[in-house]
Amino acid sequence: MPDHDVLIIGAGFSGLYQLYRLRELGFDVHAVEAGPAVGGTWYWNRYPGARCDIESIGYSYSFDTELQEEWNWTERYAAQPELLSYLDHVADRHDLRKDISFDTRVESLRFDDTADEWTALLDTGARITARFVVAATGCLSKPLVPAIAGIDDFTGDTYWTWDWPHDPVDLTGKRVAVIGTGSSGVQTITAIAPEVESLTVFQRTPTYAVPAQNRLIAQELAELKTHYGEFRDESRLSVGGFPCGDELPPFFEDLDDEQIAGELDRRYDDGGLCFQQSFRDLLQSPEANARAAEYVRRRIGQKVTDPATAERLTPRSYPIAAKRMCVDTGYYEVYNQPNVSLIDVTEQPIERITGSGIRAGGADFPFDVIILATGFDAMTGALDAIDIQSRGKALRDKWADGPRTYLGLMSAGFPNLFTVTGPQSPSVLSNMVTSIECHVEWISDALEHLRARGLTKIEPDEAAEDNWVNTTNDAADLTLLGQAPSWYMGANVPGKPRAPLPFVGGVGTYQQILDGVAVSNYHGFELV
Ligand code: NA7
Repeated sequence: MPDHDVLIIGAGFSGLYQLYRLRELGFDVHAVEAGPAVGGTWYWNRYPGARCDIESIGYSYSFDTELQEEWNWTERYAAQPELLSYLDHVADRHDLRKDISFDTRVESLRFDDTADEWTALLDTGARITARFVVAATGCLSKPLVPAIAGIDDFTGDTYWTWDWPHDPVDLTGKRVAVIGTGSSGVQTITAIAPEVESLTVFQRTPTYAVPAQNRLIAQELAELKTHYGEFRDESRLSVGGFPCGDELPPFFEDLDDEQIAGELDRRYDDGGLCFQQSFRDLLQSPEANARAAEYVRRRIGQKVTDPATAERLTPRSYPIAAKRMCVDTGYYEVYNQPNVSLIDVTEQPIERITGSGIRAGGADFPFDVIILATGFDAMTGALDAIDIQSRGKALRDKWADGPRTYLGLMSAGFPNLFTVTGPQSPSVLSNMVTSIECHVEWISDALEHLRARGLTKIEPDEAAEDNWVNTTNDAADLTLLGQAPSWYMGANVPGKPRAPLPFVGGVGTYQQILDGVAVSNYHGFELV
Protein backbone atom coordinates (compact mmCIF):
# COMPACT_ATOMS: atom_id res chain seq x y z
CA MET A 1 0.00 0.00 0.00
CA PRO A 2 1.26 3.53 -0.69
CA ASP A 3 2.22 5.79 2.24
CA HIS A 4 -0.80 8.01 1.61
CA ASP A 5 -3.95 8.12 -0.45
CA VAL A 6 -3.07 11.57 -1.71
CA LEU A 7 0.06 13.69 -1.84
CA ILE A 8 -0.49 17.43 -2.29
CA ILE A 9 2.35 19.59 -3.56
CA GLY A 10 2.10 23.12 -2.20
CA ALA A 11 0.48 24.81 0.79
CA GLY A 12 -0.84 28.03 -0.67
CA PHE A 13 -4.52 28.82 -1.25
CA SER A 14 -4.95 25.63 -3.33
CA GLY A 15 -2.99 23.16 -1.26
CA LEU A 16 -4.52 24.24 2.04
CA TYR A 17 -8.07 23.83 0.82
CA GLN A 18 -7.28 20.55 -0.94
CA LEU A 19 -5.78 19.21 2.27
CA TYR A 20 -8.78 20.28 4.33
CA ARG A 21 -11.31 18.94 1.87
CA LEU A 22 -9.76 15.50 1.42
CA ARG A 23 -9.09 15.09 5.11
CA GLU A 24 -12.74 15.89 5.82
CA LEU A 25 -13.68 13.15 3.36
CA GLY A 26 -11.56 10.68 5.30
CA PHE A 27 -8.63 10.35 2.91
CA ASP A 28 -5.13 9.85 4.24
CA VAL A 29 -3.50 12.94 2.82
CA HIS A 30 -0.17 14.65 3.20
CA ALA A 31 1.19 17.91 1.79
CA VAL A 32 4.73 19.05 1.09
CA GLU A 33 5.65 22.69 0.79
CA ALA A 34 8.94 24.15 -0.47
CA GLY A 35 8.70 27.16 1.84
CA PRO A 36 9.03 27.15 5.63
CA ALA A 37 5.40 28.21 6.17
CA VAL A 38 1.97 28.21 4.55
CA GLY A 39 0.93 30.91 2.10
CA GLY A 40 2.52 30.14 -1.29
CA THR A 41 2.43 33.30 -3.40
CA TRP A 42 1.54 35.36 -0.35
CA TYR A 43 4.42 33.96 1.64
CA TRP A 44 7.05 34.84 -0.98
CA ASN A 45 5.83 38.02 -2.62
CA ARG A 46 6.25 40.48 0.27
CA TYR A 47 7.77 43.41 -1.61
CA PRO A 48 6.72 46.98 -0.67
CA GLY A 49 3.15 47.65 -1.76
CA ALA A 50 2.36 43.97 -2.51
CA ARG A 51 -1.39 43.70 -2.75
CA CYS A 52 -3.94 41.52 -4.49
CA ASP A 53 -5.56 42.94 -7.64
CA ILE A 54 -8.82 41.06 -6.96
CA GLU A 55 -11.17 42.35 -4.28
CA SER A 56 -10.78 40.68 -0.90
CA ILE A 57 -14.48 39.91 -0.55
CA GLY A 58 -14.06 37.51 -3.48
CA TYR A 59 -10.41 36.58 -3.06
CA SER A 60 -11.17 34.43 -0.03
CA TYR A 61 -12.54 30.98 0.72
CA SER A 62 -16.25 30.37 0.58
CA PHE A 63 -16.17 26.79 1.86
CA ASP A 64 -16.14 27.72 5.54
CA THR A 65 -19.24 29.78 6.28
CA GLU A 66 -18.21 30.56 9.82
CA LEU A 67 -14.78 31.78 8.70
CA GLN A 68 -16.46 33.92 6.06
CA GLU A 69 -18.74 35.42 8.71
CA GLU A 70 -16.00 36.03 11.24
CA TRP A 71 -13.14 37.26 9.10
CA ASN A 72 -13.07 41.02 8.52
CA TRP A 73 -11.13 42.26 5.54
CA THR A 74 -10.02 45.81 6.13
CA GLU A 75 -9.52 47.03 2.56
CA ARG A 76 -11.14 46.52 -0.81
CA TYR A 77 -7.83 45.02 -1.99
CA ALA A 78 -5.98 43.14 0.72
CA ALA A 79 -2.30 43.80 1.18
CA GLN A 80 0.13 40.88 1.40
CA PRO A 81 0.45 40.85 5.24
CA GLU A 82 -3.32 40.62 5.64
CA LEU A 83 -3.59 37.81 3.07
CA LEU A 84 -0.81 35.88 4.75
CA SER A 85 -2.38 36.27 8.17
CA TYR A 86 -5.67 35.04 6.68
CA LEU A 87 -4.00 31.88 5.37
CA ASP A 88 -2.19 31.41 8.69
CA HIS A 89 -5.52 31.70 10.43
CA VAL A 90 -7.09 29.10 8.12
CA ALA A 91 -4.18 26.73 8.78
CA ASP A 92 -4.61 27.21 12.55
CA ARG A 93 -8.36 26.98 12.48
CA HIS A 94 -8.33 23.62 10.70
CA ASP A 95 -5.10 22.35 12.22
CA LEU A 96 -3.63 21.88 8.76
CA ARG A 97 0.08 22.17 9.57
CA LYS A 98 0.21 18.77 11.20
CA ASP A 99 -0.15 17.18 7.77
CA ILE A 100 2.36 19.39 5.96
CA SER A 101 6.11 18.86 5.58
CA PHE A 102 7.68 22.30 5.22
CA ASP A 103 11.03 23.18 3.62
CA THR A 104 10.50 20.22 1.36
CA ARG A 105 10.53 20.31 -2.41
CA VAL A 106 9.39 17.50 -4.70
CA GLU A 107 12.16 16.85 -7.20
CA SER A 108 10.65 14.00 -9.17
CA LEU A 109 7.49 11.97 -9.54
CA ARG A 110 7.31 8.46 -11.05
CA PHE A 111 4.11 6.58 -11.72
CA ASP A 112 3.96 2.84 -11.18
CA ASP A 113 1.31 1.57 -13.57
CA THR A 114 1.00 -1.78 -11.87
CA ALA A 115 0.59 -0.60 -8.31
CA ASP A 116 -1.29 2.55 -9.39
CA GLU A 117 0.80 4.84 -7.26
CA TRP A 118 3.19 7.74 -7.54
CA THR A 119 6.60 7.88 -5.90
CA ALA A 120 7.84 11.34 -5.03
CA LEU A 121 11.51 11.95 -4.40
CA LEU A 122 12.06 14.92 -2.14
CA ASP A 123 15.03 17.26 -1.83
CA THR A 124 15.41 16.04 1.74
CA GLY A 125 16.40 12.66 0.31
CA ALA A 126 13.17 11.08 1.52
CA ARG A 127 10.55 9.48 -0.70
CA ILE A 128 6.79 9.38 -0.39
CA THR A 129 4.37 7.12 -2.22
CA ALA A 130 0.76 8.03 -2.82
CA ARG A 131 -2.04 6.73 -5.00
CA PHE A 132 -2.93 10.22 -6.19
CA VAL A 133 -0.98 13.45 -6.49
CA VAL A 134 -2.48 16.93 -6.57
CA ALA A 135 -0.12 19.57 -7.89
CA ALA A 136 -1.18 22.72 -6.07
CA THR A 137 2.02 24.30 -7.23
CA GLY A 138 0.71 27.75 -8.18
CA CYS A 139 0.57 29.55 -11.51
CA LEU A 140 3.09 32.28 -10.76
CA SER A 141 5.52 30.47 -8.51
CA LYS A 142 8.47 29.73 -10.77
CA PRO A 143 10.38 33.03 -10.96
CA LEU A 144 11.86 34.17 -14.22
CA VAL A 145 15.50 35.12 -14.00
CA PRO A 146 16.07 37.39 -16.99
CA ALA A 147 19.05 36.82 -19.24
CA ILE A 148 20.72 40.09 -18.26
CA ALA A 149 24.49 39.79 -18.15
CA GLY A 150 26.27 40.60 -14.92
CA ILE A 151 23.41 40.19 -12.43
CA ASP A 152 25.88 38.73 -9.93
CA ASP A 153 28.47 41.47 -10.51
CA PHE A 154 26.52 44.21 -8.77
CA THR A 155 28.13 45.17 -5.48
CA GLY A 156 25.10 47.03 -4.14
CA ASP A 157 21.94 45.30 -2.90
CA THR A 158 19.88 43.21 -5.32
CA TYR A 159 16.30 42.31 -4.43
CA TRP A 160 13.76 40.17 -6.26
CA THR A 161 10.10 41.00 -5.70
CA TRP A 162 9.24 37.29 -5.34
CA ASP A 163 11.91 36.73 -2.69
CA TRP A 164 11.79 39.93 -0.68
CA PRO A 165 13.58 39.86 2.69
CA HIS A 166 11.50 39.30 5.79
CA ASP A 167 13.23 42.10 7.68
CA PRO A 168 12.37 45.66 6.66
CA VAL A 169 14.51 47.05 3.85
CA ASP A 170 15.39 50.71 4.38
CA LEU A 171 15.59 52.43 1.01
CA THR A 172 15.76 55.95 2.45
CA GLY A 173 18.33 58.05 0.66
CA LYS A 174 19.19 55.23 -1.77
CA ARG A 175 19.55 55.40 -5.55
CA VAL A 176 17.24 52.63 -6.68
CA ALA A 177 16.58 50.92 -10.02
CA VAL A 178 13.49 48.83 -10.72
CA ILE A 179 13.44 46.51 -13.75
CA GLY A 180 9.95 45.43 -14.81
CA THR A 181 6.59 47.17 -14.89
CA GLY A 182 4.05 44.36 -14.45
CA SER A 183 1.90 44.30 -11.30
CA SER A 184 4.86 43.66 -9.00
CA GLY A 185 6.91 46.49 -10.52
CA VAL A 186 4.00 48.92 -10.56
CA GLN A 187 3.19 48.26 -6.90
CA THR A 188 6.83 48.42 -5.80
CA ILE A 189 7.52 51.63 -7.73
CA THR A 190 4.46 53.34 -6.28
CA ALA A 191 5.33 52.29 -2.73
CA ILE A 192 9.01 53.18 -2.68
CA ALA A 193 9.05 56.39 -4.77
CA PRO A 194 8.37 58.69 -1.80
CA GLU A 195 11.25 57.36 0.32
CA VAL A 196 14.14 56.81 -2.08
CA GLU A 197 16.64 59.45 -3.11
CA SER A 198 16.21 58.57 -6.76
CA LEU A 199 14.22 55.96 -8.61
CA THR A 200 14.98 54.85 -12.17
CA VAL A 201 12.47 52.55 -13.78
CA PHE A 202 13.54 50.29 -16.65
CA GLN A 203 10.43 49.55 -18.69
CA ARG A 204 10.21 47.13 -21.61
CA THR A 205 6.48 47.18 -22.32
CA PRO A 206 4.19 49.88 -20.92
CA THR A 207 1.20 48.52 -19.05
CA TYR A 208 -2.45 49.48 -19.11
CA ALA A 209 -3.18 50.28 -15.47
CA VAL A 210 -6.58 51.27 -14.12
CA PRO A 211 -7.18 52.79 -10.70
CA ALA A 212 -7.84 50.43 -7.80
CA GLN A 213 -10.04 52.88 -5.90
CA ASN A 214 -8.92 51.04 -2.82
CA ARG A 215 -10.77 51.91 0.39
CA LEU A 216 -11.73 50.65 3.81
CA ILE A 217 -14.71 48.31 3.50
CA ALA A 218 -16.06 47.68 7.02
CA GLN A 219 -19.56 48.81 6.14
CA GLU A 220 -19.69 47.19 2.69
CA LEU A 221 -18.50 43.93 4.18
CA ALA A 222 -21.13 43.99 6.93
CA GLU A 223 -23.79 44.51 4.28
CA LEU A 224 -22.36 41.76 2.06
CA LYS A 225 -22.40 39.32 4.96
CA THR A 226 -26.20 39.47 4.94
CA HIS A 227 -26.13 37.71 1.54
CA TYR A 228 -22.56 36.38 1.13
CA GLY A 229 -23.85 33.05 -0.19
CA GLU A 230 -25.61 34.70 -3.14
CA PHE A 231 -22.46 36.65 -3.94
CA ARG A 232 -20.46 33.42 -3.99
CA ASP A 233 -23.01 31.74 -6.26
CA GLU A 234 -22.79 34.67 -8.65
CA SER A 235 -19.01 34.49 -8.55
CA ARG A 236 -19.05 30.87 -9.64
CA LEU A 237 -21.30 31.62 -12.58
CA SER A 238 -19.52 34.81 -13.61
CA VAL A 239 -16.98 35.25 -16.40
CA GLY A 240 -14.05 36.11 -14.17
CA GLY A 241 -14.91 34.40 -10.89
CA PHE A 242 -16.00 37.72 -9.46
CA PRO A 243 -19.29 39.44 -10.29
CA CYS A 244 -18.78 42.78 -12.05
CA GLY A 245 -22.23 44.26 -11.44
CA ASP A 246 -25.55 42.53 -11.63
CA GLU A 247 -26.10 42.60 -15.41
CA LEU A 248 -24.29 41.07 -18.33
CA PRO A 249 -22.15 43.82 -19.85
CA PRO A 250 -23.46 45.32 -23.11
CA PHE A 251 -22.06 44.49 -26.54
CA PHE A 252 -20.01 47.38 -27.89
CA GLU A 253 -22.01 47.64 -31.11
CA ASP A 254 -25.26 48.03 -29.20
CA LEU A 255 -24.08 51.29 -27.66
CA ASP A 256 -23.98 54.78 -29.12
CA ASP A 257 -21.04 57.10 -28.55
CA GLU A 258 -22.43 58.67 -25.43
CA GLN A 259 -23.23 55.29 -23.89
CA ILE A 260 -19.75 54.00 -24.71
CA ALA A 261 -18.16 56.98 -23.00
CA GLY A 262 -20.51 56.54 -20.05
CA GLU A 263 -19.65 52.85 -19.63
CA LEU A 264 -15.91 53.50 -19.75
CA ASP A 265 -16.14 56.38 -17.27
CA ARG A 266 -18.29 54.32 -14.92
CA ARG A 267 -16.00 51.27 -14.98
CA TYR A 268 -12.80 53.31 -14.73
CA ASP A 269 -14.07 55.41 -11.86
CA ASP A 270 -15.36 52.33 -10.06
CA GLY A 271 -11.84 50.90 -10.28
CA GLY A 272 -10.32 47.48 -10.70
CA LEU A 273 -10.20 44.79 -13.34
CA CYS A 274 -13.96 44.92 -13.97
CA PHE A 275 -12.93 47.65 -16.40
CA GLN A 276 -12.29 44.72 -18.77
CA GLN A 277 -16.01 44.07 -18.73
CA SER A 278 -17.01 47.53 -19.93
CA PHE A 279 -18.15 45.67 -23.04
CA ARG A 280 -18.95 41.99 -23.28
CA ASP A 281 -16.79 41.74 -26.39
CA LEU A 282 -13.87 43.88 -25.21
CA LEU A 283 -11.43 41.02 -25.76
CA GLN A 284 -13.09 39.86 -29.00
CA SER A 285 -13.97 42.95 -30.98
CA PRO A 286 -11.03 45.00 -32.29
CA GLU A 287 -13.24 48.11 -32.35
CA ALA A 288 -14.43 47.64 -28.78
CA ASN A 289 -10.90 46.97 -27.65
CA ALA A 290 -9.50 49.98 -29.46
CA ARG A 291 -12.00 52.30 -27.78
CA ALA A 292 -11.22 50.98 -24.30
CA ALA A 293 -7.49 51.13 -24.97
CA GLU A 294 -7.71 54.69 -26.25
CA TYR A 295 -9.70 55.65 -23.17
CA VAL A 296 -6.97 54.38 -20.83
CA ARG A 297 -4.26 56.02 -22.93
CA ARG A 298 -6.05 59.35 -22.63
CA ARG A 299 -6.29 58.97 -18.85
CA ILE A 300 -2.57 58.22 -18.65
CA GLY A 301 -1.88 61.39 -20.62
CA GLN A 302 -3.95 63.38 -18.15
CA LYS A 303 -1.94 62.11 -15.20
CA VAL A 304 1.64 62.52 -16.39
CA THR A 305 2.86 66.08 -16.84
CA ASP A 306 5.97 65.55 -18.99
CA PRO A 307 4.71 64.67 -22.50
CA ALA A 308 7.74 62.52 -23.40
CA THR A 309 7.39 60.46 -20.22
CA ALA A 310 3.65 60.19 -20.74
CA GLU A 311 4.24 58.86 -24.25
CA ARG A 312 6.72 56.25 -23.01
CA LEU A 313 4.20 55.09 -20.42
CA THR A 314 1.44 54.80 -22.99
CA PRO A 315 0.84 51.29 -24.36
CA ARG A 316 0.24 51.29 -28.09
CA SER A 317 1.58 48.01 -29.39
CA TYR A 318 -0.98 45.51 -28.10
CA PRO A 319 -4.69 45.25 -27.28
CA ILE A 320 -5.86 46.16 -23.80
CA ALA A 321 -6.51 43.15 -21.52
CA ALA A 322 -4.62 40.82 -23.88
CA LYS A 323 -1.76 41.12 -21.40
CA ARG A 324 -2.43 41.24 -17.66
CA MET A 325 -3.67 44.71 -16.75
CA CYS A 326 -2.46 46.40 -13.60
CA VAL A 327 -4.55 47.92 -10.85
CA ASP A 328 -2.79 50.97 -9.45
CA THR A 329 -2.96 53.61 -6.77
CA GLY A 330 -1.14 56.67 -8.03
CA TYR A 331 1.34 54.80 -10.25
CA TYR A 332 1.41 57.24 -13.15
CA GLU A 333 1.59 60.28 -10.87
CA VAL A 334 4.85 58.91 -9.44
CA TYR A 335 6.57 59.99 -12.67
CA ASN A 336 5.75 63.63 -11.88
CA GLN A 337 8.10 63.46 -8.88
CA PRO A 338 11.49 65.05 -9.60
CA ASN A 339 13.37 62.03 -8.18
CA VAL A 340 11.75 59.50 -10.57
CA SER A 341 12.87 58.81 -14.14
CA LEU A 342 11.82 56.29 -16.76
CA ILE A 343 14.02 54.44 -19.21
CA ASP A 344 12.42 52.64 -22.12
CA VAL A 345 14.68 49.64 -22.72
CA THR A 346 13.48 49.33 -26.30
CA GLU A 347 15.16 52.72 -26.91
CA GLN A 348 18.04 52.20 -24.47
CA PRO A 349 18.54 48.43 -24.12
CA ILE A 350 20.03 47.10 -20.90
CA GLU A 351 23.49 45.91 -21.94
CA ARG A 352 24.54 44.53 -18.58
CA ILE A 353 24.54 44.98 -14.86
CA THR A 354 27.90 46.23 -13.67
CA GLY A 355 29.57 46.42 -10.26
CA SER A 356 28.10 49.87 -9.68
CA GLY A 357 24.81 49.85 -11.55
CA ILE A 358 23.26 49.29 -14.95
CA ARG A 359 24.69 50.00 -18.39
CA ALA A 360 21.92 50.77 -20.87
CA GLY A 361 22.04 52.37 -24.28
CA GLY A 362 25.76 53.05 -23.90
CA ALA A 363 25.34 55.00 -20.63
CA ASP A 364 26.23 53.93 -17.08
CA PHE A 365 23.62 54.48 -14.39
CA PRO A 366 24.96 54.14 -10.84
CA PHE A 367 22.71 52.59 -8.17
CA ASP A 368 22.81 51.49 -4.54
CA VAL A 369 19.95 49.04 -5.01
CA ILE A 370 18.55 47.08 -7.97
CA ILE A 371 15.08 45.58 -7.68
CA LEU A 372 14.03 42.94 -10.21
CA ALA A 373 10.31 42.60 -10.84
CA THR A 374 10.70 40.47 -13.93
CA GLY A 375 7.87 37.98 -13.52
CA PHE A 376 7.41 34.23 -13.72
CA ASP A 377 7.47 31.21 -15.97
CA ALA A 378 3.71 31.15 -15.67
CA MET A 379 1.42 28.16 -15.34
CA THR A 380 3.73 25.45 -16.61
CA GLY A 381 6.98 26.57 -14.92
CA ALA A 382 6.36 25.01 -11.52
CA LEU A 383 5.29 21.69 -13.09
CA ASP A 384 8.22 21.64 -15.52
CA ALA A 385 10.54 22.11 -12.55
CA ILE A 386 9.53 18.65 -11.29
CA ASP A 387 10.76 15.65 -13.25
CA ILE A 388 7.37 13.99 -13.75
CA GLN A 389 7.51 10.62 -15.52
CA SER A 390 4.97 7.98 -16.34
CA ARG A 391 5.19 5.02 -18.71
CA GLY A 392 8.68 6.08 -19.78
CA LYS A 393 7.59 9.60 -20.76
CA ALA A 394 8.29 12.94 -19.13
CA LEU A 395 5.45 15.44 -18.79
CA ARG A 396 7.76 18.27 -19.80
CA ASP A 397 8.55 16.42 -23.06
CA LYS A 398 4.89 15.76 -23.74
CA TRP A 399 4.28 19.51 -23.26
CA ALA A 400 7.29 20.60 -25.32
CA ASP A 401 5.02 22.28 -27.92
CA GLY A 402 2.57 23.59 -25.32
CA PRO A 403 0.49 22.05 -22.53
CA ARG A 404 -1.88 19.20 -23.35
CA THR A 405 -4.58 18.55 -20.79
CA TYR A 406 -8.14 17.41 -20.48
CA LEU A 407 -10.10 20.22 -18.82
CA GLY A 408 -6.92 21.71 -17.39
CA LEU A 409 -7.13 19.01 -14.73
CA MET A 410 -5.17 16.00 -15.98
CA SER A 411 -2.94 14.93 -18.85
CA ALA A 412 -3.32 11.63 -20.76
CA GLY A 413 -0.59 9.14 -19.93
CA PHE A 414 -0.15 10.60 -16.44
CA PRO A 415 -2.89 8.90 -14.42
CA ASN A 416 -3.87 9.97 -10.91
CA LEU A 417 -2.09 13.33 -11.24
CA PHE A 418 -4.28 16.41 -10.94
CA THR A 419 -3.38 20.06 -11.32
CA VAL A 420 -5.22 22.83 -9.48
CA THR A 421 -5.79 25.87 -11.73
CA GLY A 422 -3.44 24.28 -14.22
CA PRO A 423 -2.96 25.26 -17.85
CA GLN A 424 -6.08 25.18 -20.03
CA SER A 425 -8.38 26.04 -17.13
CA PRO A 426 -9.66 29.61 -16.44
CA SER A 427 -7.03 30.03 -13.76
CA VAL A 428 -5.10 33.31 -14.07
CA LEU A 429 -7.86 34.89 -16.16
CA SER A 430 -10.12 34.61 -13.16
CA ASN A 431 -10.33 35.29 -9.48
CA MET A 432 -7.95 32.50 -8.48
CA VAL A 433 -9.75 31.56 -5.30
CA THR A 434 -13.04 30.89 -7.10
CA SER A 435 -11.19 28.73 -9.61
CA ILE A 436 -9.24 26.96 -6.87
CA GLU A 437 -12.43 26.05 -5.04
CA CYS A 438 -13.97 24.78 -8.28
CA HIS A 439 -11.00 22.49 -8.92
CA VAL A 440 -10.46 21.31 -5.36
CA GLU A 441 -14.10 20.32 -5.06
CA TRP A 442 -14.19 18.59 -8.45
CA ILE A 443 -11.02 16.63 -7.68
CA SER A 444 -12.32 15.65 -4.24
CA ASP A 445 -15.62 14.49 -5.69
CA ALA A 446 -13.78 12.45 -8.33
CA LEU A 447 -11.63 10.74 -5.70
CA GLU A 448 -14.70 9.98 -3.63
CA HIS A 449 -16.40 8.55 -6.72
CA LEU A 450 -13.42 6.24 -7.34
CA ARG A 451 -13.20 5.17 -3.70
CA ALA A 452 -16.89 4.37 -3.53
CA ARG A 453 -16.44 2.00 -6.48
CA GLY A 454 -13.19 0.43 -5.37
CA LEU A 455 -11.33 2.00 -8.34
CA THR A 456 -7.69 3.01 -8.20
CA LYS A 457 -6.96 4.86 -11.40
CA ILE A 458 -8.32 7.80 -13.36
CA GLU A 459 -6.89 9.06 -16.62
CA PRO A 460 -8.19 11.15 -19.52
CA ASP A 461 -8.37 9.51 -22.91
CA GLU A 462 -6.35 10.96 -25.76
CA ALA A 463 -9.40 11.89 -27.84
CA ALA A 464 -10.97 13.85 -25.00
CA GLU A 465 -7.68 15.59 -24.40
CA ASP A 466 -7.24 16.45 -28.09
CA ASN A 467 -10.72 17.95 -28.09
CA TRP A 468 -10.01 20.05 -25.05
CA VAL A 469 -6.69 21.30 -26.39
CA ASN A 470 -8.46 22.30 -29.61
CA THR A 471 -11.29 23.92 -27.68
CA THR A 472 -8.85 25.93 -25.60
CA ASN A 473 -6.87 27.07 -28.64
CA ASP A 474 -9.99 27.81 -30.70
CA ALA A 475 -11.54 29.80 -27.87
CA ALA A 476 -8.37 31.88 -27.57
CA ASP A 477 -8.27 32.37 -31.36
CA LEU A 478 -11.68 34.02 -31.14
CA THR A 479 -10.11 36.68 -28.90
CA LEU A 480 -7.28 39.18 -29.19
CA LEU A 481 -5.23 37.31 -26.59
CA GLY A 482 -2.65 36.11 -29.11
CA GLN A 483 -1.89 39.66 -30.23
CA ALA A 484 0.08 40.51 -27.10
CA PRO A 485 3.46 39.03 -26.24
CA SER A 486 2.35 38.12 -22.75
CA TRP A 487 2.89 35.40 -20.19
CA TYR A 488 -0.70 34.30 -20.91
CA MET A 489 0.80 33.02 -24.19
CA GLY A 490 4.16 31.92 -22.78
CA ALA A 491 5.80 34.81 -24.62
CA ASN A 492 7.83 36.17 -21.70
CA VAL A 493 10.07 33.11 -21.46
CA PRO A 494 12.69 32.71 -24.20
CA GLY A 495 12.16 29.41 -26.03
CA LYS A 496 8.79 28.68 -24.43
CA PRO A 497 6.22 27.61 -27.05
CA ARG A 498 3.52 30.18 -27.79
CA ALA A 499 0.21 28.71 -26.76
CA PRO A 500 -2.73 30.12 -24.85
CA LEU A 501 -2.14 28.94 -21.27
CA PRO A 502 -5.48 29.78 -19.65
CA PHE A 503 -8.92 28.76 -20.96
CA VAL A 504 -10.65 31.97 -22.05
CA GLY A 505 -14.24 30.70 -22.04
CA GLY A 506 -15.03 32.04 -18.57
CA VAL A 507 -15.45 30.57 -15.11
CA GLY A 508 -19.22 30.01 -15.26
CA THR A 509 -19.10 28.15 -18.58
CA TYR A 510 -16.13 26.11 -17.40
CA GLN A 511 -17.84 25.16 -14.14
CA GLN A 512 -20.84 23.92 -16.12
CA ILE A 513 -18.57 21.82 -18.35
CA LEU A 514 -16.91 20.24 -15.30
CA ASP A 515 -20.27 19.54 -13.67
CA GLY A 516 -21.50 17.99 -16.91
CA VAL A 517 -18.47 15.74 -17.18
CA ALA A 518 -18.89 14.52 -13.60
CA VAL A 519 -22.59 13.73 -13.90
CA SER A 520 -21.99 11.85 -17.14
CA ASN A 521 -19.87 9.36 -15.21
CA TYR A 522 -16.65 11.25 -15.90
CA HIS A 523 -17.03 11.41 -19.64
CA GLY A 524 -13.63 11.47 -21.35
CA PHE A 525 -11.88 9.81 -18.41
CA GLU A 526 -11.04 6.16 -18.08
CA LEU A 527 -11.73 4.88 -14.57
CA VAL A 528 -9.94 1.65 -13.71
P1 NA7 B 1 4.88 40.30 -15.00
O1 NA7 B 1 3.51 40.85 -15.12
O2 NA7 B 1 5.27 39.20 -15.90
O3 NA7 B 1 5.89 41.52 -15.20
C1 NA7 B 1 7.24 41.34 -15.42
C2 NA7 B 1 7.83 42.61 -15.93
O4 NA7 B 1 9.23 42.48 -16.10
C3 NA7 B 1 7.27 43.01 -17.29
O5 NA7 B 1 7.13 44.40 -17.32
C4 NA7 B 1 8.37 42.53 -18.22
O6 NA7 B 1 8.40 43.19 -19.46
C5 NA7 B 1 9.59 42.87 -17.41
N1 NA7 B 1 10.78 42.17 -17.83
C6 NA7 B 1 11.01 40.84 -17.84
N2 NA7 B 1 12.24 40.57 -18.29
C7 NA7 B 1 12.80 41.77 -18.58
C8 NA7 B 1 14.06 42.16 -19.09
N3 NA7 B 1 15.00 41.25 -19.40
N4 NA7 B 1 14.30 43.49 -19.27
C9 NA7 B 1 13.36 44.39 -18.96
N5 NA7 B 1 12.15 44.08 -18.46
C10 NA7 B 1 11.87 42.79 -18.29
O7 NA7 B 1 5.18 39.82 -13.51
P2 NA7 B 1 4.71 40.47 -12.16
O8 NA7 B 1 5.43 39.80 -11.07
O9 NA7 B 1 4.76 41.94 -12.22
O10 NA7 B 1 3.19 40.11 -12.07
C11 NA7 B 1 2.76 38.76 -12.14
C12 NA7 B 1 1.33 38.66 -11.78
O11 NA7 B 1 1.17 38.75 -10.38
C13 NA7 B 1 0.43 39.73 -12.24
O12 NA7 B 1 0.05 39.67 -13.53
C14 NA7 B 1 -0.76 39.59 -11.33
O13 NA7 B 1 -1.53 38.51 -11.71
C15 NA7 B 1 -0.11 39.30 -10.07
P3 NA7 B 1 7.44 42.67 -20.67
O14 NA7 B 1 6.07 43.13 -20.31
O15 NA7 B 1 7.56 41.16 -20.69
O16 NA7 B 1 7.99 43.30 -21.87
